Amino acid sequence: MRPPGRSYANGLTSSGHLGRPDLSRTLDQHAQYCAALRDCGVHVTALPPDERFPDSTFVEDTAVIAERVAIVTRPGASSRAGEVSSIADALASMCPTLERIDPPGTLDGGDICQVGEHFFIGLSARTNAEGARQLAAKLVAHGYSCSTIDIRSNASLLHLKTGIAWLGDRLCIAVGGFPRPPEMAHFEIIEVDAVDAYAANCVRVNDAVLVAAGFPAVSKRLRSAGLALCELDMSEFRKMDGGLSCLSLRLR
Ligand code: CIR
Repeated sequence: MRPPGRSYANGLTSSGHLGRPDLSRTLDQHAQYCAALRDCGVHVTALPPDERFPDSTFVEDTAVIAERVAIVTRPGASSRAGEVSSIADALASMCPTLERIDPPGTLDGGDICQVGEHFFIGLSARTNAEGARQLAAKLVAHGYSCSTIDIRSNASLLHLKTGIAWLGDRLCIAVGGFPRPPEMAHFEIIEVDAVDAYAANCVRVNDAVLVAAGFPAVSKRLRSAGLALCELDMSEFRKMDGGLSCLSLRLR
């Protein structure tokens, strides 16, 4: 992960109506997120803030990490293109098989949802068909299966994982009306109401689920499914269109 820098509020956002993020609150929320991961038994590597790239705290978009291969992305927003080189450097020592997406492909990690050995690849304003094709070829070469989900007609979804998260086994959480792909025919999907859509981006970490605080109906349903929760205040990341998953690259 990478803490936000002083330039954080200059990043991309479609949520200006929520106000400008406050840096000290943002740093505090980021620290709580790191602490929650540590509480879940995760070893956290923090890169230094990178003032050149206001969105660089959203590290998830810069790489796709699977057990057998890692792929550095080519982010779809031009202002984020330069984020990947320092991520590639950091991952080189952790991921022996490190590949990359080449032009004209674009791909954001937020569009990739791993469900066991299968990867769903969102086609979005950030991830184009060529980026999806390159990623699928690399994952298939390492024994995974892939399929695409086109989210371009749903303006409320920045990324695929804005609308869906895998919670382990055959359980997912998704915003209401999210397309159910055939690979999930036998899955239970917790559907959240439109007012709770932000909370659909949660993260299963070992035995717990990190979920945005302030969405009691979603928390209740997750607890009913037998999941242990860690609720985190995400207000300052939401102002910049960021969710829980965006703040970390998670690897085993
Ligand atoms: C952006 O628009 O790129 C950032 N402000 C937010 C990125 C959020 N990333 C994610 O959902 N994976």
